[in-house]
Amino acid sequence: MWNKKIIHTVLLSLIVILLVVILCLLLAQMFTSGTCTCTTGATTGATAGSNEYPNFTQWANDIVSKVNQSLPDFNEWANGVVSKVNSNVTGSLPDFDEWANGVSQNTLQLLQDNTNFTELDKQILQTTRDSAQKLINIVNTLSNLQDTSTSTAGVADDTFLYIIHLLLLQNSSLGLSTSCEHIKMLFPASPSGYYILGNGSATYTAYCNMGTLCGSGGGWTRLVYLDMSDATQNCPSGFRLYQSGGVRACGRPVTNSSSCVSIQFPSNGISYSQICGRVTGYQYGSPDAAAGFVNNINSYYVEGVSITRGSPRQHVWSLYAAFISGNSNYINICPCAGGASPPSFVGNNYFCESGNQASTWTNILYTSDPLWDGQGCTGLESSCCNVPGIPWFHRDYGSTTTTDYIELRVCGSEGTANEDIPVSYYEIYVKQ
Ligand SMILES: [Ca+2]
Ligand SMILES: [Ca+2]
Ligand SMILES: [Ca+2]
Repeated sequence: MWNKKIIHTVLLSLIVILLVVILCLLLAQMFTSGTCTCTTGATTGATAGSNEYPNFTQWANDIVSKVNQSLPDFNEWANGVVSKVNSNVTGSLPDFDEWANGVSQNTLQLLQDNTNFTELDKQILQTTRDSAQKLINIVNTLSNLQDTSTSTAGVADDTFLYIIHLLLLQNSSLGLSTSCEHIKMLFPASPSGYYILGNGSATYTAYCNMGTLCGSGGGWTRLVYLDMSDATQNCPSGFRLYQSGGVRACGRPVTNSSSCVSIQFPSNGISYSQICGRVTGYQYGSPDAAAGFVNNINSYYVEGVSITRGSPRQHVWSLYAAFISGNSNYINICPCAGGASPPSFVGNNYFCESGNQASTWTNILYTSDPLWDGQGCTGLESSCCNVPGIPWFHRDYGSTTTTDYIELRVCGSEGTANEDIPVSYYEIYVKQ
């Protein structure tokens, strides 16, 4: 969780960056033979030799172009931060407020006192001045920010996003990071949160887990996410909503026969060799684990959830559902409980559970025992239900990297009146 000290550091960094930009501009103006000594790498075209002056016009042009291209929504961003703070504040941060206001005012004064600029410099400075004014506004409203407020995280995340943006546009050799791992490499202290990533032409926001997942540290990019406990979330296109006993989950559309419903998630060009994810589902009716006896990754080989990558599909993980948790007289229970074995392409890369602890089943959504969470693993199903690492599954392809998309399917071998395995939660991360 963000605390006051981190916010101070973050905002201090932001202001320092702005000052570096402004300082360079002033140096460029006041000493036309000077060399920009920006420490953040903004020296494109400014590599002065002993008889050579840096090309500040080119450098400045570069900055303007990057500011215009990379931060088209700066006003929107800043207004968003201000309004977030305004709507959540109660406490106070008096010393920081005073300090930051002083810095910002001095910055503005510097800008206002230097009127002898070229048109280009004016343009740059207007951009910078606008940024400084926005900063002042943010600082003013932050003055009342309460330390423990959960809104602090959101505000600081947003500020941090902007810092990343500024740092990156300061260094013309770097585009936006393509992955969380890249951000973690550039800024090892980066916290988990939402970041702006770029995949060449487009930018998008992704959640980064900068901690340890699946026993592997740092820089996981989340490609896949759904949390149906959030009432504002909808099922993916093509999935059917179940609502029962406080559970919201997404399953197959109504059918009288076997089927799979699918959703695909692009990697956005992220090259990865590890996948870490988890899925929570619910049992409806009588899913039969691997007893459909289908040895075809493109079909309903699993009564539950299939996770694959790319085309043709390569198996990542399977999450089987059984109609009861234990009675070895049946073939349609979990493999570890004596049920049918999964096809060979699944290997040991699966979990299996039943949400039904009775000896018979009925056509209901078994809401009291979510599947593949490592909880409620009763009787015979225990060894494929209560396993190390669960609810997380992990695949590590070693030195083999891919940009494959990830696909999640919910499958059943019979109609939806007989069985379904709707999912209520999933998240899947990748990294190298
Ligand atoms: Ca069935
Ligand atoms: Ca169970
Ligand atoms: Ca369970």
